[in-house]
Amino acid sequence: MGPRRALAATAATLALALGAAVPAAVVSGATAPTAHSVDRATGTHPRVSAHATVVISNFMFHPMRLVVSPGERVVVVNKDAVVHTLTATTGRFSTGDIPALGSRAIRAPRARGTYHYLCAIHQFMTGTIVVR
Ligand SMILES: [Cu+2]
Repeated sequence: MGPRRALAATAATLALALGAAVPAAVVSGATAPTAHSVDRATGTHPRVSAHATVVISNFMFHPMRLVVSPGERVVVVNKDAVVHTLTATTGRFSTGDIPALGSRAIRAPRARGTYHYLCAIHQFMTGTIVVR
């Protein structure tokens, strides 16, 4: 196997790994089933009460990229033993201080787009909310 062929094989392996990772992120993030989630079988959609969740643990946001609907409620759960925030880099939205083992909710912006955020206390903690 020449170097070119080896490179192609590596790319294919990487694509497989990424393909497997993306659905997992979606399941754990924006569309995690709750008692209020959309019933896809009947098409009913009590969408107003649905919400997305971001979990903070070990000084990281999970998922790091969350896709939500315009104005969707986002619950931010802090599983660490220290205070964190989820604050848009523009200041457009913020949970304010989320106590250790506490949670706070925010509304996603109504305007579609990509919003970067960080923890105002530990600014190396970053993530993204995509509204679409
Ligand atoms: Cu923090």
